[in-house]
Amino acid sequence: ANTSLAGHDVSVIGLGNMGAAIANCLMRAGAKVTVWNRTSSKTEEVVGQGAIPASSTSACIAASPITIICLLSNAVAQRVLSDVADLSTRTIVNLTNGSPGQVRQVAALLQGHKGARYLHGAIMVPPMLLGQPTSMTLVSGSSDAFHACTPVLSALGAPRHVGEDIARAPLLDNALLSLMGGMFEGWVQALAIAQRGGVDGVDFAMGLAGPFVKAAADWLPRIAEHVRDEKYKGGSPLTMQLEALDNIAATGEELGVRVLLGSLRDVMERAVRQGKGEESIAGLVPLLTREKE
Ligand code: FVH
Repeated sequence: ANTSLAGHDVSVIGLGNMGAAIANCLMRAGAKVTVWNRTSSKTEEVVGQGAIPASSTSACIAASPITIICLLSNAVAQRVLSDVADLSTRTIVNLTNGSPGQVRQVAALLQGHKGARYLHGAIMVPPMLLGQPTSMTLVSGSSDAFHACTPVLSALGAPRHVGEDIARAPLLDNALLSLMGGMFEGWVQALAIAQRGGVDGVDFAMGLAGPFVKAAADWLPRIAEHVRDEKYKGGSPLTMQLEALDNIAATGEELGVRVLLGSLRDVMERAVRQGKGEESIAGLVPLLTREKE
């Protein structure tokens, strides 16, 4: 992203694949970057690129008004922050993936530290794509804190404030990652079928699968409208879709390919058994939520 951070001090805790990419984006934008990582070899690598090493997490956080945390899990983030005695006047931007509940627990650690602020963010691109104008980061927490951090976050791409509720970004992150997980489940299945059937995977991706997924993106708002309006009938019926899923299984069987998509089949079958065979895919949404009530 085209941002100048000259004169900005930023700290980064966690120099895994993503944390190192974050530190590099910040340095490229001109920030003075202080870093800490549990394994020192990774610190040395980033220091070689211009960062300043901190001797401890406390020293790292003390070095800059804004600290970005990007760790394996929020349990680790909690442990790291619990070890820091003074977080007052510091702003912590935690970009570690986690559930809404986990994120609330991390946010609670800043309570009682005078003037401390907490934002939670979800980076929606892999490390190699960080820093592009289109690289989206969802951020939740106070608007004031978000505006204060916008120049720093803009060095990572396009930050988007999604609400004051700290749990909003992890909620949306997990919803989007569900979509990605489902898409990748389908994609590895599709590639295995295509490959086993003698079709070149790259040709298949470029010529058919890519355009098909782009066209399918247009269906998403329509399905969401049907869910919102509780209009479950009128689309492709679940009885037909269940048959189509069974045909994927039959194709897999014929080609010697293991078939995924099992949970989708389970919930569809349950819907049909409950007399919802004429409903469309939208009808599965209330079924999923009702089953947890
Ligand atoms: N990489 C990606 O594609 C995704 C893109 C979207 C956002 N995610 C999330 O970013 C978080 C970090 O992911 P990562 O790719 O940087 O992960 P790793 O390369 O595995 O680095 C993990 C860092 O966490 C440190 N760490 C692990 N356990 C501990 C611990 N007990 N105490 C202190 N630090 C710990 C680890 O340190 P070390 O192993 O080098 O010593 C790394 O710094 C993650 O939430 C993704 O979901 C990335």
